[in-house]
Amino acid sequence: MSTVRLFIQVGLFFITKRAEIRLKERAMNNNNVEAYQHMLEKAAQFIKDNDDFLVLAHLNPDGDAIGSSLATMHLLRSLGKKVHVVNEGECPKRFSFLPGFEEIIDLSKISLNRSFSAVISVDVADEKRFGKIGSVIADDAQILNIDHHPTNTNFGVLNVIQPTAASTTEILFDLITAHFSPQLDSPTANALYTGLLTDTGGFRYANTKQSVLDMAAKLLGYGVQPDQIADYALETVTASHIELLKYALQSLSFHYEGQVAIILVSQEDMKAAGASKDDVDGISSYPRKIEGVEVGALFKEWSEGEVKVSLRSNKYVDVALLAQRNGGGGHAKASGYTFNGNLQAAKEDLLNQLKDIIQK
Ligand SMILES: [Mn+2]
Repeated sequence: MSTVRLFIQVGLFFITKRAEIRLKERAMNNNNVEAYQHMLEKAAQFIKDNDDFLVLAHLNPDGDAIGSSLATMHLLRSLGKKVHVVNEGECPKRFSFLPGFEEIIDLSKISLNRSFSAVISVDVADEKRFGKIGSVIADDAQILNIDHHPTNTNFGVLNVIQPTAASTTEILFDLITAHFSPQLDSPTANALYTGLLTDTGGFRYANTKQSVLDMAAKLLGYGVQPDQIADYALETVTASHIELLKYALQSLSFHYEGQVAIILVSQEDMKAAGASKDDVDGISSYPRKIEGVEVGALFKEWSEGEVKVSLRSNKYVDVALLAQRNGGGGHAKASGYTFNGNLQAAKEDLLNQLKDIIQK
């Protein structure tokens, strides 16, 4: 065989192999799309088949948790269904501009004295994040679990988990446009948009894909005012938030040649600043903004001996894995877990874990 023929044959072999791989990838993608659409269909059927729902999101709800809960509530109402939206604890007030916000029931203050057998859980990665809500879920309840966290534990009878979705409201938008498009109205659109805006950090994070901006554009057609929502959900801060930041920044420390930045918030800081738990929101985003920082961490002393750790990363550290290892969860670039102990112990523990992860 001449060298030229051999060369051509080897070349052809690799070209065919690459084409095969590409076809396989495309088939896998098609399968994923089909599987997703199939799950949306099942979710729609679950909604049609039931009449009396409990809708819940995770403890310490964020914009996506609240937006998803309210969008689901509006959808169910417009279908003529009964719905209770519950949360354990107060919801951050900056989302009170959303229609229906005042209807969210705080289970730490109000007891419902009943249980529910049709449950829709939105933006919750793990049942542990239900908190006290577990007490109003019937033993034989059917849970529809809609979420975008890659760490989701599939606790529902139906699990619509789409980790490529930027927010849980993106999945709800897909569900509504595919199966309930007449029900998409202004209150629903505002709730969906809020989840999308907050979980993409105002359309700045890496999860801001074409589908995100397509969805945002479509929602503007339903009366969403992007400047107003950005103002309420992202821009406006309370005076006590800034006051707390003054205290918190004094604890800022750098490690591993500036690749790790840490901020501590103690109960004392909170008291001195007159801050509520709401006021801590947003502080976790500061350490990561600093040039050269790969991992930014915020340690909040939530109660005596209980520290909430928020992790943010920039390029190569998967903080979802790190959080999972510590009993928490989240996304590759934003996650969290709870540490039992004091602030200093929590900080040292994380720094130890980062020893092998931070690249020299
Ligand atoms: Mn989310």
